[in-house]
Amino acid sequence: MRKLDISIIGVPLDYGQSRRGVDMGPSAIRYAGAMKRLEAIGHSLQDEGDIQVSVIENKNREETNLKNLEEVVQATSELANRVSRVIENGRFPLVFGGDHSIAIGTLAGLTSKYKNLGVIWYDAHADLNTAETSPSGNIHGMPLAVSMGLGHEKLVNIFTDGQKVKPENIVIIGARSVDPGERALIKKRGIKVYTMHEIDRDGMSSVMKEAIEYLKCRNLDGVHLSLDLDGLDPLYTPGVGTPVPGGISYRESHLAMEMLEDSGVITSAEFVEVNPILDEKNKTADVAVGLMGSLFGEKLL
Ligand code: 4U7
Ligand code: MN
Ligand code: MN
Ligand code: MN
Repeated sequence: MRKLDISIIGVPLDYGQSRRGVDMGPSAIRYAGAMKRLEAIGHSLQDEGDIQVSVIENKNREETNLKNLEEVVQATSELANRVSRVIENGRFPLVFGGDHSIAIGTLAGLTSKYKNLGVIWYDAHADLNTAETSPSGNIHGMPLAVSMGLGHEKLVNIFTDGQKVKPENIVIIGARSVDPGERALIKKRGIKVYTMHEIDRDGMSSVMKEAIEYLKCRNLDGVHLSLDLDGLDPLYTPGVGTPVPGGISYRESHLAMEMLEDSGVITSAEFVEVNPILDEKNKTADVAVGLMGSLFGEKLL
C-alpha cells in the first residue's frame, strides 16, 4: 500500500447551487473523523484548513443567468492556487466540499503538474451543462463542461486559460439524471459514461475494471477522483441537495473505492455536496469518510 502525505483542503462554498447548508460540508466531514481514519491506515495528514469564501459586493454585476458567478470565481481561483501549492510540495490533495462547482478550482490547480490528467466523475449527474443548456443556472451542474473548456469565460479561464481536461480522459460513473444538452455533449465528445444501467447489468466490479483499464491505456500522468455523494442512492447519503433515487449502493461504492486503491492510479480526490442540514445525524459525512477509508487502503482484515 502507498503511504501518502495527504493535505486536506476544505471549501465551504454553497454558491454553486440554491440550497443553503452545503458550506458546512467540510466541518461535517472533519467531525466524522476523516483525519484519524486516514492516519490509522498509516498516511501522514495535514489539515490546511478552509479556503475563504467571500460575498462579493459588486454593484455592476454582469448580466448572466449563472447564479453567484463572482463568488464562485473567487473561491475556485483561490482553491486552484491552494491545490497547485499542495502538489508542488509533493503532497496528495484531498478536497472537502462544498458544492460541486469547487471541482472547477481543483481541476484547474491540478494542471500545474498534470498535463494529461484523467478524471473519474462519480455522480448521479453529468455536470456537463453550460449557461446555454443549464435548466437551473446553478454552477454545480457545470464543472465538467468548464474543465473541458466549455462555458462562461470567467470560469473556463480560472488559473490558466482554457481546457484543463480532455473529454476522452473522463469517465463518469453512476449517471441517472442527464439533461438534453449534456446528452448531446456526451455523444459529440465521446465521453465515457457508465450509467446505472451498466452498473445494474454488468455489476460494479466489471464497470470499475473497464473504467480503470480505459484510463490506464490513455498515458495519463495522474487521475483525479471527483466524488459527489449523490452518486450513491439517497438511502445511504440523504444529506445532498439534489438526490436522485435508483443510485449506487453502499457496498458497490466501497468496492469501487477498493478497486481504485488496488489500481494505484488515483493522485488526488475530492468529496463534495455533503449538506449536514439535509442529513440524518451526519450519515452522509460518515459514508464519505468510510469511502475515504477504502480509497486510501483500509482493509477489512
Ligand atoms: B451536482 C442539474 F437540471 N443537471 O444543471 C442542473 F438536474 O453537482 C442538476 O451533480 C445538477 O449535484 C446537479 O441544475 C449538480 C438539474
Ligand atoms: Mn450530482
Ligand atoms: Mn456533481
Ligand atoms: Mn447535488
